[in-house]
Amino acid sequence: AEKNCRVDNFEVMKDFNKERYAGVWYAVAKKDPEGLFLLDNIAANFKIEDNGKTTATAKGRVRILDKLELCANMVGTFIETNDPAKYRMKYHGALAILERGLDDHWVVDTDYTTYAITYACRRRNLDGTCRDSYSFVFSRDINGLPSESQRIVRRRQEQLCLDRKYRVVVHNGYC
Ligand code: ODT
Repeated sequence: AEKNCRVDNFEVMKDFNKERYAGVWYAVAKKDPEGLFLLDNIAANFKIEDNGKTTATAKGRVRILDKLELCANMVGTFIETNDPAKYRMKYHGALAILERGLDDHWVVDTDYTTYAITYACRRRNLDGTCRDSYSFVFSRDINGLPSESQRIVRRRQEQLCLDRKYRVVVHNGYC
């Protein structure tokens, strides 16, 4: 079957409910962008503030200045768009040496209680496909996903044209 890998045609979560999405998520798999940043032991905590705005903190092991390994504490602000599942994520590190930036943050699919898969395209090709993307598979359970969720996630990874591009994100207590 012909695959459509144009970013604008990717489906995201319908009727996304940010309140149900809030709380802690553990990254269990990741498709890295160019110049990857977060290596492993990655966890994110989404919060809905009293003013309704979504913020998040994330931590994970990173390597900076080629050699130095540390646990980065990152802070993000989520800017809403016309599609409730498509955010712009403004982020920076607790330390100035850490990365900062503004990325898309799309919630592609979630059941809120078990799994979530997110997607960000940083640079597009002229034909509308993605040139530099990253994607996280999140689990509420640090030990990973049940096989029913894994099947759903694998289908979503294919729809993002990223099948077999993911690596496992380990959690060994480093952060
Ligand atoms: O790791 C990479 O190579 C790219 C990702 C860099 C962005 C990290 C910034 C996180 C900011 C605060 C976040 C919240 C939660 C987000 C969910 C996914 C990204 C960790």
